[in-house]
This record gives sequence, C-alpha cells and structure tokens, in this order.
Amino acid sequence: MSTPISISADFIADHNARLEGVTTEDYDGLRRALARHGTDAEALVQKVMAFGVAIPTWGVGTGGTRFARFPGPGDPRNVFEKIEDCAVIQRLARATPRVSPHIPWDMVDDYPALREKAATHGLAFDAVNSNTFQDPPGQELSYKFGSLSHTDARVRAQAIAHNVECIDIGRKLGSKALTVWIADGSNFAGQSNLIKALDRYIDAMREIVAALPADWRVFIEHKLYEPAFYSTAIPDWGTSFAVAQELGRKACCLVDLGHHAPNVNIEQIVARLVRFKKLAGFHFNDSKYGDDDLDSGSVEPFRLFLIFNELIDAERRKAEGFAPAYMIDQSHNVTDPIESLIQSAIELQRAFVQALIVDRAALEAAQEANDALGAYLELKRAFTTDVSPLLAVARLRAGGAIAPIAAYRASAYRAQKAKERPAVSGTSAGIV
Ligand code: RM4
Ligand code: MN
Ligand code: MN
Repeated sequence: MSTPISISADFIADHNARLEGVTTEDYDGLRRALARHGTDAEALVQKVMAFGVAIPTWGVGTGGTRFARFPGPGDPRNVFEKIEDCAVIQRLARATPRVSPHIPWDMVDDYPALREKAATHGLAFDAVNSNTFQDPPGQELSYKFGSLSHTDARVRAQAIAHNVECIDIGRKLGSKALTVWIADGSNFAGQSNLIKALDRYIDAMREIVAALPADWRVFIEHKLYEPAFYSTAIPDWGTSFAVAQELGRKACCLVDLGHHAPNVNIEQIVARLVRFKKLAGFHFNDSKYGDDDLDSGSVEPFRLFLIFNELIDAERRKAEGFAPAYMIDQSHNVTDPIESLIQSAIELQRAFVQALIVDRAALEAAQEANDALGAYLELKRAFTTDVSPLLAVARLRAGGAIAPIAAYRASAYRAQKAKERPAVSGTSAGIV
C-alpha cells in the first residue's frame, strides 16, 4: 500500500506553513545564543538530520503486561502493516529511517517483497532480533527451561537453528546484525548449575557466530532478571563483555537501558564498552524500576543526556571500532504507539544534540584542573539549553513536520486504520 493520502507531502507542508514563522524566529534566537559560545547551529542541524534510530516492529502495536493487554484501535496485524506505521513515524519526524524486526513475529513468505515494501517508504532494516523466549505453535521442543543454555542438547540445537534462520532472513532484508537476548535462567537456588549453564550458552553462541556472514556482527543483550527471577544467563554487562571477548571480533555488547538494577551508572558502562571496543549499540527506552520499557527520555532525561555525552566523547576521540547501532525498544501500553515513537525519537535527538553542545575543551580543562563544579556546570549548561527549535528546523528541512504529533493527530491516520484493521476480539496478557 502506498503512503496514506492524509499524510502527503502537501498535508505536511500545509501544517508547517502555520508554524514556520515562529519556528524560524525561535531558531534564530537559539542560533545567536549558541554562537556566543562558539557553537555553529547550522552544523548541529546537519548532524540532527543525519541522526537515525531504528524503530522496533513490535513497538508499533499496543503492548501489554503479564496482567493484561488493552489493544488500541487500528493496531497493525502483520509486519506489512507495521511497516506502514513505521513509515508514518519516519515521514513526520524524519528520525527513524530503519526498522528492527523480531523473528518469528515478523516472519513472511516473501522477504524480498517485505524489503521492497519498506524501501518504497524510505525504510531499511536494522538488526534482526531472534526469539527463543516463547514457543511458537507447532514447535517440536519447548523453551520452558531455556534455549541456548538448555540442559538438553536437542533444545540448544533447535535454538541455534532458529538464530541461523534469523541470519538468513536478515540477509534477505539487508540487515547486518543479529541481536540475541535469551530469557534463560532459573527461579530457584540450585535449579541451575551456574557455570555449566554459561558454558552451554557460550558453546551455542560459537555456532551462531560461525554462521555470521563476514560483515555481520552479533549483539549480545544482557538483562538482570525477568522472566527468570533467581538467575539469568547473561545478567550484566560484565558477563556480556567476557562472553563477547571469548566469541571474538564479531561479538559485541548491546545495552538496553532498562536492563540494569535501579541507579546503576549506565553511562559508565557505555564508557567501559567503548574503551574495550565492544559497544554494539542500544535498545533505548526509559525506566523507573526495571525493564519498564517506558518512553525514551520520559523519566530520566539527564541520564539519557549523560549517555550521549559519552557517545559524543567517543566519536570526537575517534575511538577505535566505535559504530553503535541505535534502536528503540519500548512497550506502549497506554499511548498511541505512533505518538510515543515519534516523541521518543525526538527525545533521543534532543539528548544527542545537547551532548554536541557541550564545550569539550572547557569540560576537559575543568576535569584536568579537578574543578568538579565547573565540569558539572558545563554539562548542565548544555543539558538545560532548549534545543526544540533546532530539532524542529531539522525536521522541516528534512521534509518532516514541525509539530509531528499535532500533524499526526490532524491527519486522522489512526481513525482510518481503525476502520481498515478491525480489532481482534478479547484481550490477552503478554509483552506485545
Ligand atoms: C526483552 C529484551 C529484548 C526484546 C524483548 C521483547 O526484555 O529487551 O530486546 O526483544 O524483551
Ligand atoms: Mn531490548
Ligand atoms: Mn527488555
């Protein structure tokens, strides 16, 4: 299906026409303020326009918890419809040119057709996510007691084969990476031999790494707990890093912001992984308590900024092997997922550009002089700069909407999709 008429280029231009004057005025003010600190706003606009984060296909459907899922109107029913929603997000906000698929949720008969459909919307595919945390209908062996670290070699072989199939699918879609997150772990002390379980995982991952094409990478995603609550196979960045070291050059560590204990210094984890050339990239989201999968920047925007501060620092230093993949991983239970994803992408751009505003020379001078408050004040100056007009100008120049959520609401896209995609009756619990 082509782009919905309601969000045509003309529609966006009409919407922008009313806001352009005031946006330019605000941008000019910001440009002058930044110039006083030697910062070129135009260069920042270019960088924002080049910034991209991948949308998770599972994020465009209404998410749920283990208690219930309350579907939204017009939820996409298959990956082709998910691509349509991703296209709307990209069209309006111009920050999300890639899509990260999840297999088997996004399995189709014709992958070239899926790739083509995405391409017609200007979308490409990012890392493929494998799924050995559920039993798809008709599967021979169960993942109830684990997958890649299962005690039964036949289950491990099945899980390895699934990951290899994900690589094959990814090749057809134009991906260059496989993300592996497993739910393996234990719920009782003594249930699992902690050393043997890790051994089995590493051996299984070796086979997956051996199946990777030369220019592919595998992203190892750690997570502290859930659904296993006593122990988890890859609970932390340290285990992830040690495993990635053993697996070699193609293996690196993915940081999902929600997968840490509360108050953990994630920006320092990022800096460590950069230092050891093992930072794969991110699953961006926000959290208050755990793997809450809340919208990026909605709870702790300063922490998000501090993470980008490390990333910009690494980029400036031309840190070896530094090429992080940016993806969102969120579950939208109470909002329209399209709106949440638009806003999340903007919050990521905001943190990115605020980190670019930091005067690196001034920061370094303060650090070298042990001027703790001075260093902090430089970060705070950047973080408290309202870059909204700059982000709006970047969107405008890229062909997007100055106020993308307002434009989306005015388009009545959701109402149109609610008619085309009748809700599936009944509710069920589940993450997606
Ligand atoms: C996990 C993890 C994975 C995601 C699943 C749905 O907690 O974040 O990345 O694929 O949830
Ligand atoms: Mn994740
Ligand atoms: Mn998660």
